Amino acid sequence: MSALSKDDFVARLREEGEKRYHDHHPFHVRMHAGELSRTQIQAWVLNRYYYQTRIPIKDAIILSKSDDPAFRRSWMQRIVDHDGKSEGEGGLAQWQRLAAGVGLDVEEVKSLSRVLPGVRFACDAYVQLVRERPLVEAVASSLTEFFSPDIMTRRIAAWETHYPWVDGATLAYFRGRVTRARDDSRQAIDYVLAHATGREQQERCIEALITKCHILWALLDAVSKEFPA
Ligand code: PQQ
Repeated sequence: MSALSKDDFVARLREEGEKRYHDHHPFHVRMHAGELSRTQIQAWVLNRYYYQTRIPIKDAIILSKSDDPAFRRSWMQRIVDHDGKSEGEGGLAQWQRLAAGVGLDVEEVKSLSRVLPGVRFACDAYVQLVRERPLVEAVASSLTEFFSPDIMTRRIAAWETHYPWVDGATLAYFRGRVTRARDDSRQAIDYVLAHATGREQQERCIEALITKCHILWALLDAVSKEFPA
């Protein structure tokens, strides 16, 4: 099998990711249509926090796989984005403010004590995938961020319209992610295009992205099964 051209490779990644991305999940469809109850929104925020806590850990594993100081310097920014430079800053702290904004007890959210088993399995599978696969495939698995600026924009509009009881100021996490995700996915695709040059490697990168889509999907399956409409 001959290698795909860069354009064809990007097109395949986009095509395979787009059709499986979690914006098509019934839970997100209902969220955007304003059909979720307060309990369901709260359950999503509480459980998604576990995903947020795993992201800096998986990015630290990615860092540990690279021999290149320039790559590490630039990837390190992702950990800072989530953990902040000091207490109270960064994406995790913003998510905690979101938790307060939807009426949750922040200490309980931070304790992770009510995270559903299925959500844990899904998020832990992302960390495991990154741990087990070569660096280029680990980077490729982050390419779901191609599609996240769009879902963030839709989410902000939907929440402002349909869930006015949520404190709007606490949607800052989503607002900040729109640009960050664009920058992150550009960095990731540049790396993948430069380093996955043979067809086999390209197919394994596509497969890593598909698995990541399944992980995001499984997280929502777990939440919607426990908190049905
Ligand atoms: N994905 C990553 C990653 O794979 O490195 C990091 C993030 C995502 C985030 O920090 C996010 O907030 C995020 N949010 C969504 C979402 O709310 O729909 C999706 C994704 C994604 O597509 O992986 C991420």
